[in-house]
Amino acid sequence: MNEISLNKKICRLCDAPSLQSFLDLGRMPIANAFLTSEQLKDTEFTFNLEVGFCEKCFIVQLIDMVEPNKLFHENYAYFSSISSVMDNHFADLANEINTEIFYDPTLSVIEIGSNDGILLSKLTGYALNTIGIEPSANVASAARKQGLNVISRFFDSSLAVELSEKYNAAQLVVGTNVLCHIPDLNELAKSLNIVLDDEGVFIFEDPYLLEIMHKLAYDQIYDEHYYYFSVTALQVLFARHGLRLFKVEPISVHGGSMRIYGCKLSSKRSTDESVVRQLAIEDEQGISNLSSYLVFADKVQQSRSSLVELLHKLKDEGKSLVGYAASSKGTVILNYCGINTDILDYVYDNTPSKQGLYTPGTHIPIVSTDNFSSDKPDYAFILAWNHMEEIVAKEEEFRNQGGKFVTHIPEARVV
Ligand code: DWN
Ligand code: SAH
Repeated sequence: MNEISLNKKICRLCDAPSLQSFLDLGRMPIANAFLTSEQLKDTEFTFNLEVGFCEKCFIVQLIDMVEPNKLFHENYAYFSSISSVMDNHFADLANEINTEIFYDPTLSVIEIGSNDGILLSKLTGYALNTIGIEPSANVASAARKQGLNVISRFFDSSLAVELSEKYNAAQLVVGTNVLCHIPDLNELAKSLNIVLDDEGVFIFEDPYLLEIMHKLAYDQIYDEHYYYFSVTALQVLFARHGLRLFKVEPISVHGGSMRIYGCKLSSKRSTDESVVRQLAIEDEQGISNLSSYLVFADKVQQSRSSLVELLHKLKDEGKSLVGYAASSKGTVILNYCGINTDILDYVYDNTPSKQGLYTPGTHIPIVSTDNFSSDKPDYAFILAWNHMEEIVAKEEEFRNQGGKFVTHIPEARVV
């Protein structure tokens, strides 16, 4: 069984019968299940992409979920090092960790979801005994080729016990864009308690729910993202396990994320005013009210209509249209909006292993960004709007020769 359908009213984190569905994006293939030409004739696995809000513990979660081992495996499509902006971002994070978090060189450092080593490689420069945990074997192997210490398993309580037996306690557990990928966050919190030193810190960065709602970024919703976090909901979750958020920091990457810093309840670290401030902002924005999510869902449908209208208008004018970036988010946009080869000729992408494959569900050929400007498409729809600045800067030639980009965030428009 790959698709686990919950009792639709029961919250996966607090077990209360308080889960309210607010948005149904329909049947969806796995976001990163890019297809070979031979696979195009096969029936693709799909699941129902529906999101709910728990009125008791305030967490936003997928209602049906696909098992993690169907998503994270030996052929995982996403390599974090595809973006130079992200590389700089992780260099800054590693530097901050070194100056503000580390306190004992003999204690270990654990990165959950270390992928191809983009952050781990920077942390090892500062700390001994730095361990990456990465279940997707192909990206883990890319990290090991750089000499990094990576365990290719899911981070769970049994691995936490093994780590605590083999290594000194952790002064830091860090995970970027991975917390929302872990279905059982109660077990995750228990595992943090197992590996962390009494004064140890955990840091997580994930897409931020308020940004998703403000930007109408419904494309952040897909199989790998089981949860969409507010500080309000995370605080409730961690408090249940004797853990405390002591600082939060909004960051710009991936279209607007939140970095959270936490520790054990008993830690000497004081709680920064940023936590109280963010909780007040969330309260003011109605993060605890179902009505806010219903408004968001309505706007998502309007967003789809205006994007489809814009792309059809350009097509009817005889323009050539392509997609730029075969991202996970792209799979959601293309399937939800019914955009296929009738509209987009190709999707350009800089990840070598995605080139030559086809987009899940919509079967658009993925080709190398090397030929993007020389192919001279009229319009390129950006399917990784979070990397817009980086993409626009590197594709100057395309714009110089009259090409135009299209985005749907926060509304469908030519840029
Ligand atoms: O949370 C997740 C984030 C961190 O990464 C994962 N669940 C999966 C993945 O999401 P995504 O696929 O939506 O990631 P990105 O980083 O928004 O998409 C990157 C895609 O864009 C890659 O396929 C590479 C491509 N790209 C490109 O072709 N040229 C990216 C850049 C920056 C470029 O210049
Ligand atoms: N940290 C990287 C990668 C994010 S993609 C970045 O910010 O760019 C999410 C990664 O988490 C994938 O590489 C996936 O294989 C990994 N992952 C998913 N579930 C995990 C788990 N339970 N434990 C550790 N890693 C996990």
